[in-house]
Amino acid sequence: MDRLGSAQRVLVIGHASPDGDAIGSVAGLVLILRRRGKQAIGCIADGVPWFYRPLLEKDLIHTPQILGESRFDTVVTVDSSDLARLGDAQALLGGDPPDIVLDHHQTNQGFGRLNYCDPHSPATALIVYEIAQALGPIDEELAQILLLGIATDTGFFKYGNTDHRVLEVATELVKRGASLQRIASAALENKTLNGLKLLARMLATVTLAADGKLAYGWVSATMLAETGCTEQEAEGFVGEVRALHGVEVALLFVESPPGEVHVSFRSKSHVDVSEIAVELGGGGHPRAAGGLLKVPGVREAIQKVVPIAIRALQ
Ligand SMILES: [Mn+2]
Repeated sequence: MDRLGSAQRVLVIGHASPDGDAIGSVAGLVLILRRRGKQAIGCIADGVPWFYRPLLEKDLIHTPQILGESRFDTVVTVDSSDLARLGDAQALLGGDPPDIVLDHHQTNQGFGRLNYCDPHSPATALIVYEIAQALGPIDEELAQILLLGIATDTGFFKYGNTDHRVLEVATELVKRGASLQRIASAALENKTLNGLKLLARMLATVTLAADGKLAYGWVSATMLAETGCTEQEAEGFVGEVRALHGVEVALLFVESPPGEVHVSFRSKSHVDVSEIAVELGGGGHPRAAGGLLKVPGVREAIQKVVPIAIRALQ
């Protein structure tokens, strides 16, 4: 907090392939700092997905390409467990560690000069909310942005991380003018027809193992090409796999680009999938984690990961 107080020109970076929490945490912190009279700008390697753009002002978050020449006295990263998660935005650090790391991933590597990571916090946006609250009143725009992060990281208040505190903060943000309906509509009701067809292809791959306690499905680079989809459209597919009756661990393999396979891990009640993810060089939370494998294709990724998941279930 003191470190932020002395900062003048602040860069706030979120992770690549941003989710609602990364966007809400970056945009929220930028707004808070600007309202304290500081120059602050947000950066996300892939920019903000089109369906979230109507929820925030245009000039809050830019891509690293646009910010390449800018200079900052303080760099903060949010919602990112390690440097690699920043993607192309890493280049803006010029080889130095970030000054401040704010996060809630249990697997955070403490890669900043100052590190604040609370694995018990359901969203990084909730940590940003606490900073906002300490500094002054929260207006409608900030409330909307923070609720985006909190609502999406709790699966719209239905995951195990939804405790009374989350609901109290959400109530407070709604009182300040945030609209849960706008967030839900942006996040959940903007599917494309191509994306729906990709989902149908993925569902046809779903396979059970470990007496029905493990389920996995995949999206190959060919499937993406044939349906005209990007990897972004497979976001959330793993939830469909986890929804199967009797399944404790769900895996989704997405090959994009060819030669790289992203693996999403989910569990329902007791298996800590972040441990599996860390074993494969990734990270995350006990119930939701991810990792990236450099393998020739989906088949090789399945051969590598499925036996580890089966072992974790035993
Ligand atoms: Mn998060």
